Amino acid sequence: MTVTQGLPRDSSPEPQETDFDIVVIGAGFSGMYALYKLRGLGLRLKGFEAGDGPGGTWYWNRYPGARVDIESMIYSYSFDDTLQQEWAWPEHFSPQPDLEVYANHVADWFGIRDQIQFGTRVNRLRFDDATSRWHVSTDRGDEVTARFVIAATGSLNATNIPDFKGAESFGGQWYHTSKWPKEGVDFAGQRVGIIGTGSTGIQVIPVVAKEAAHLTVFQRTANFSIPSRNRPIDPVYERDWKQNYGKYREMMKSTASAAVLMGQRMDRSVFDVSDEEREEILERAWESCSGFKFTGSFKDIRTNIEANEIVAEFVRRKIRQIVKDPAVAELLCPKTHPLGTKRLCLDSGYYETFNRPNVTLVNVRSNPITEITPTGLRTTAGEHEFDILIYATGFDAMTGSMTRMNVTGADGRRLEDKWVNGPTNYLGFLVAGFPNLFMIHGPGSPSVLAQMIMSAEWQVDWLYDRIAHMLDRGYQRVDTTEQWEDSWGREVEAAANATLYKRADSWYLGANIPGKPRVFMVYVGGFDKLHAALHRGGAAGPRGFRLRVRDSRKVRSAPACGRGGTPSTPRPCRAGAAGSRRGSSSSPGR
Ligand code: NA7
Repeated sequence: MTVTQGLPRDSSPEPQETDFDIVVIGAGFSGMYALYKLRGLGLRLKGFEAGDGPGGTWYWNRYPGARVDIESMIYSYSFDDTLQQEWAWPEHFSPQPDLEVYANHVADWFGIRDQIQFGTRVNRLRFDDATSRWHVSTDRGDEVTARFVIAATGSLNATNIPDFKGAESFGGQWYHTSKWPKEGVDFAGQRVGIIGTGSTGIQVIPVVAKEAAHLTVFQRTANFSIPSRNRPIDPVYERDWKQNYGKYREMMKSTASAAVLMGQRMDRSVFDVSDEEREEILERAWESCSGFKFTGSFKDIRTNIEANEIVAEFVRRKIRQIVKDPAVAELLCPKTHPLGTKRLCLDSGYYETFNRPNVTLVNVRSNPITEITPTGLRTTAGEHEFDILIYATGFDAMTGSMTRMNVTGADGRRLEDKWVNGPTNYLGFLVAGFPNLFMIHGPGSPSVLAQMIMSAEWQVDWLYDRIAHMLDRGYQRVDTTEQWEDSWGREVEAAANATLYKRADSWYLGANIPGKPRVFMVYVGGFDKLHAALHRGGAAGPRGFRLRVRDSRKVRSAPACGRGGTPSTPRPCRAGAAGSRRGSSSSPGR
């Protein structure tokens, strides 16, 4: 194959390898682990990442206030005990800079960085039926082939900027929260407008309000938000986690959310307790460093509308207590969807922000935005002026990162066309007609409703076994069928129907993107159930995984033991890591 590498070259270019066994797209936490683990197969691996550094979501979403909504001791890799023992998370809910430092550290400590070509976006994926290989093209002119492609492209990666009339006419600075400039934005003395009050808006609003001269918040849907009570991690809590990490990680495997939420009560209904007891339980959950444990106070909050409404009303009472202006408080009270059916937000002083004299809340549900103007925006009720516009308007979630990649399968069919009525696949991994293309956290997997780092580890470990099995038996191709896709689609739908999730116009359902089919895209049955389904069928994988094109010359006679170690225990590359990891990092900025 000719060398068509598109990167800048010096005068005597080294020939670049263009044929790989596995290409991994994305160097977030899933892609990095895939590159690390799959090394153990002794294959030729290549990673592509659009960002200039690792971290995925935590590389791109660097807006002020960005913070994970799962506790740091849980939201971290489990595959290396030394890493989890030595790493010291400063805060209960890590801010973006800490997560980026961690991602950089892992990339260096385990020698993953060298496998990744950064600053390179894959913009075409084409399967060649004759050779059973994927052709991978990038925006920098690379053309490589691979037997397998792992799409670790993220559930929340494809930015959504609403198609407002006049958007290009805006004369000030504008930003989308998921493409925030590394150098930051100076809000001092500025009038700022923010569109969007999802998890992102709710995090960025309190921070910008403190810096800006004036902040106007354009709210289409009021959301439920719980105080995160974020705080520094105290040594006793940290010691308990580290002493019991093995046990806690094991417990996570048998939970739906791949997380242990201490104190979660899945045995108690809202109606099992008296009004006074319930109030006391919710009050304790509200006041504690709770996060999602709030919804874990009772087992039926996500499934029973009456139970949900009782808890929702508790939150509305809190909003009315916190926000001094009754009209503003009422506008902030969520009334369009049950609690938790849009992503429950965790905040640091969100509702309190609306007591500031420099913050105005504008209802763009009753008076929608009609256009962006050179000096601000216009709604059906009037004009608003500002110098800086922030779009906190979310993502073409779950499917956007795949459909925007221009993927064509075995029969020349485009993924975008195949998914025109909503995404279909088998077990969240494989799309019929797109052989050897595996998605991590794909639509139809628990993805965003499970703890994404550990569930990515388990998905990759499982893929490792599938690929090893194929190599051992000389199989070149794995595919699935539309019948198997339909059966999984029905299971995903049934799981959602057993909850209240579909009562909200959420991005889980594609409702945030005009014209996107309304299909519930997250498997709410839980990671534990998916895990069990994946492990039915033994080494060959579950029924529905169709192994094809057997080449007996390519049967692997011995377990792979190539670059990086054995199949089951790839060795971390420790070169380049210096001393204790506590506080040490190669990341810029620390
Ligand atoms: P979200 O949750 O999709 O929130 C986007 C926000 O932008 C939400 O309030 C939307 O209102 C609003 N929006 C979107 N389009 C418009 C238009 N055209 N006019 C007015 N308002 C609009 O994205 P986030 O980034 O906050 O969070 C995504 C996930 O990241 C989050 O769930 C966590 O898992 C992390 P709407 O609610 O659609 O009425």
